[in-house]
Amino acid sequence: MTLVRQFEERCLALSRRGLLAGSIHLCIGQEAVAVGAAAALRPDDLTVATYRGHGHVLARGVDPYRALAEVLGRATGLCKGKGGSMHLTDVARGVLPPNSIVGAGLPIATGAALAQLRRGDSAVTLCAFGEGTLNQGAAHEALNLAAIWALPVIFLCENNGYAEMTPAYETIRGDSFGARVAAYGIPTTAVDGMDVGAVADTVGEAVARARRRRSRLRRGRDLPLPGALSGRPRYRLPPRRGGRAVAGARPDPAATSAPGGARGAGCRARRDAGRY
Ligand SMILES: Cc1ncc(C[n+]2csc(CCOP(=O)(O)OP(=O)(O)O)c2C)c(N)n1
Ligand SMILES: [Mg+2]
Repeated sequence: MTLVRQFEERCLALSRRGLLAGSIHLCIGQEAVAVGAAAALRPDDLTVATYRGHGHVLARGVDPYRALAEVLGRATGLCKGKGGSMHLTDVARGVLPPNSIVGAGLPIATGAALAQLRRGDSAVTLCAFGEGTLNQGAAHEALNLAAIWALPVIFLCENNGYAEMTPAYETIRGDSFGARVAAYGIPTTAVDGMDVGAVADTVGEAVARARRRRSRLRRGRDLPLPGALSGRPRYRLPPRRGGRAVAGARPDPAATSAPGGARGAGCRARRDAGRY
């Protein structure tokens, strides 16, 4: 936590001296969230942070000198100086590219968790974002997908009371932020972000649940839903072997659409979804 605070104070000082190109978004006061969350992760787990993510990056053990060089746009930086403060990336340390677009991290984390699930290992993805992000449509699509596919992703909402400079009460209605996420059937817990131990415990429970949950996944059932999609698709289906599409193969011009027409295609899609 001390390292994160010192890193941020150094960034601020450099920025005030006009030595940083572009803007920086510091996480001063939010160090315990990043450090507590990272303490609950294994080295093979992934982190997706935001433009305010220096703390999450450092907490995963990324070299602070290479991180600072990146903030300064130097060639010795994590991304050769091309990404800057908002894109500190170190895949070898499990840090996927953060994003300057509010809400963009959730679909990325959801996709990463889908890959983890399909690979069959027990790694998870931690996705950190601010409370203002819960007003973004892409965030809700990602939450829904993560829920229906029971993906091993932990969504960590950092409520600092502001969306950058706009107070939350001006942009958000409703009882709680957690209620929005719980609406998708995702278990939620509120924790004091100033208490590093409590954050580590709470994220640790969520991580354990995410690792466990994967093993309980069941195949979906095929439901005959006549008329769920009517009409005859004009596309040609790619060749399939053993029930799976053959990677890289061109569609077979001799093959018509799915057996049973569009209804068959719909059922097949449901069957595939059940694998997740
Ligand atoms: C799609 C999009 N809209 C607007 C912005 C401008 N913007 C940058 S930070 C921010 C506030 C986000 O608030 P929150 O999610 O609470 O994160 P915090 O800044 O508090 O960490 C906004 C609106 C942006 N970067 N991307
Ligand atoms: Mg905020």
